[in-house]
Amino acid sequence: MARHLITSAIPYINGIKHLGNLVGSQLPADLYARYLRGRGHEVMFLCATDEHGTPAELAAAKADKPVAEYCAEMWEVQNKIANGFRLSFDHFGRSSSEQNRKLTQHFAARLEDAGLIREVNETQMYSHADGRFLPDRYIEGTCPNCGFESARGDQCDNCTKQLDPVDLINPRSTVSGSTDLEMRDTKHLYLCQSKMKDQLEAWIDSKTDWPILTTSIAKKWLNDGDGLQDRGITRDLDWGVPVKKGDQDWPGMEGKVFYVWFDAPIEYIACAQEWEDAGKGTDWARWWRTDKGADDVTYTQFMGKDNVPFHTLSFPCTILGSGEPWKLVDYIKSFNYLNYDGGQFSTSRGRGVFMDQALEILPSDYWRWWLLSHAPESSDSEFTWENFQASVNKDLADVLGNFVSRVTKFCRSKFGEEVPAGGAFGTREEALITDLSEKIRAYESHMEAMEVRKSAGALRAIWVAGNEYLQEAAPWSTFKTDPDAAAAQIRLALNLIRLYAVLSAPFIPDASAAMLKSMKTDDDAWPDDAAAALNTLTAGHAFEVPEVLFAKITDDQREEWQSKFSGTRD
Ligand code: B3M
Ligand code: ZN
Repeated sequence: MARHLITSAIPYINGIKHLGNLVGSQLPADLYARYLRGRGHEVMFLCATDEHGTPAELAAAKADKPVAEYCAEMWEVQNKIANGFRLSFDHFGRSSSEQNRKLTQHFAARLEDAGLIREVNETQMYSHADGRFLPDRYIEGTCPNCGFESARGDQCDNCTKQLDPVDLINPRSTVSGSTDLEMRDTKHLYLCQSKMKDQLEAWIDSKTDWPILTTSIAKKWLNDGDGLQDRGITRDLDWGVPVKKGDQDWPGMEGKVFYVWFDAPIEYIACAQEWEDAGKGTDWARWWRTDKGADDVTYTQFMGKDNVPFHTLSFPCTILGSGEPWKLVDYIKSFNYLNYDGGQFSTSRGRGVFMDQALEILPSDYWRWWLLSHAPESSDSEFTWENFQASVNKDLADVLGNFVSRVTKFCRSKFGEEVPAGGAFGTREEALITDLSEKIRAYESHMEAMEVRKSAGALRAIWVAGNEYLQEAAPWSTFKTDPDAAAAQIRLALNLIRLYAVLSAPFIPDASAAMLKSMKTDDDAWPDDAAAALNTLTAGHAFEVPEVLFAKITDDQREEWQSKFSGTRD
């Protein structure tokens, strides 16, 4: 049994996330966490809301609420939706927590002591129309690197270059659209990432097993142009972690807060403290401090590709630069983008299907299955309603759901609602068991490699093997001539339902629970030995025919949803 720390990128607090956000971090992280728990490992799976920065301030202003109140309410909303999608966080924290405030100020002090922070007098965009400094995302303009016209002040979405607002060509306020911007003097703290470049590069070079998507982005920013740049880690905002050196004031930094991207990853650690303080467990440091037991922890992060620079460079710089024995990430699984029906999902434009809307029309398993089996791993992928309908109807309804329904109903009608006695497994059954053993090992190895699509494919192949067996064995025919042989076939098939429940739980946890319930067992032991696993439910064990596991999506429904979600949400 190993110990696994898993974090998902923490979603911004301002609004409900769309399905593209979900499949890029939280959902695959949940898949992996559930799989590892299923294999008996000790797992700490953490996520939180990312509550600081201008987006939160502006969203609160728009909602006409104090920002703290807005964040508290939106945390409740996001938490409820996360539960709706069965995201099995050990804790869903908040980056605005007391724990994160203290820890962020602590890291700043350590970095300052290590000579990794410098003060910079700079000029920054002040918007007369908006009456405020306009940091990062609230300035748009042309990217100096690639010429993209809607680059944000913190990053270009086109070429992923991390930017400073003053770098933009033809800048404008995205709050008011005003171009009446003025450069004003202000003083900020910079994290000297450039001093850490060699150490960071050696660390990244040692990660030979990382996905190319992750390392290529990291290497690009380590070596492009003038190399790794120092980053401003403070902002002229009201809402955020006040700039302090531990618990001491930081002269000249009064009224300023840390940049949201400085404190957000630190929340991964603070979240474990919140977990402990919420009484959910003890000894958070066992997960995060290598001097307190975390040296045998494997730490995996999940995120969309736009978050990779911050996790491969900025956050490791904070961790390494502190000189303290914090746990560094072992593996970064990153994702491309999911597009929506011929375009992009967009939060700001309300385009696509949002998490709350998805749950209003179908149970979470339908979404989990489609999203994970089409995860944008090697390239961007696209959600279309046709593809969604086809996958759900075929994989979930025809293959898995139909198997469960046929087997249980046939048994009830011929043998009653208990596992039938009699007969023995023959060559066809032995062949199936051998085949399943191989397929289960393949599934495990894809899951362990976090190859999400391949894992889904391997699971589907396991479902298909059962269907093919049933089709060939045809117990409904066998029964007429050899009821004992039919009993053995159905005994195997009922055991397959339990096996499917266990193997499928990381993807479709509700359907898995329903399958176990219908088999009247809570034995969810992993099938290390397929033969033994398929003899778990013995003759006389009671079961019941479950409700329909997956209803097919009709053409009418598909068309209705297609048009309902074709515009933008308000
Ligand atoms: N909130 C960005 C995002 O959701 C940001 C991630 C922070 S991870 C520490 O894409
Ligand atoms: Zn660019």
